[in-house]
Amino acid sequence: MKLCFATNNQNKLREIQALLGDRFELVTLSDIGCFEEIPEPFETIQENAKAKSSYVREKYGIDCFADDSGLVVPSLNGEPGVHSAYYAGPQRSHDDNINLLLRNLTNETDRSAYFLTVISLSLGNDYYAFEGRALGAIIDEKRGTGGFGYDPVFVPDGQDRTFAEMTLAEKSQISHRSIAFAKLVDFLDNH
Ligand code: ITT
Repeated sequence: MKLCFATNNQNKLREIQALLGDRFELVTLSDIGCFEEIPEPFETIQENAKAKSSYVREKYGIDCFADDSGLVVPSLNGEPGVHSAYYAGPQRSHDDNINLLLRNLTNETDRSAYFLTVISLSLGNDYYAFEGRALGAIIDEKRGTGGFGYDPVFVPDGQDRTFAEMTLAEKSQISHRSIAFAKLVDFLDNH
């Protein structure tokens, strides 16, 4: 089955490809000639995930899934959440985002957080969504060089290393993305 994965994020692509096996023929946005930025105009991760896969399905006529993810920190009223990619402002780096997060959590005793992934699937005229969460906490300094985004400051529950201190395979055993993706694969296998 041929499916497009609607992302410009090479880290996500790498994580999903490692999980995929040879069940599906995965094509990327550049493979289908989509080079424009796909609008993500909404204030929830769920709605932006839907916007991405629906856009590709409607404009390019190919079945498609998309991943919209974010880090949710309850003591910061859910921020960075849907603003995770640009928390410190447009054009800012992952490092800037992490530094702002650590500043905003200074003196905060509740450092619990979770990553949320919503995978949206647009199949013909039908739409489905699959969610995954990884619960954990934000530590007060960066540790590790693997992963991407907020991984260096996120320690999943039951672990003593950050996602950035794990290999891709270790992160993938427990990550929000792999939980959501397993639901997608299960659905497609039975569809
Ligand atoms: P798309 O092309 O797929 O939209 P994106 O980088 O814009 O890629 P999102 O809006 O879904 O992706 O992700 C928002 C941000 O959340 C992302 O830039 C990271 O900072 C953070 N993030 C998402 N998944 C993460 C993960 O597994 N580990 C650490 N940070 C993550």
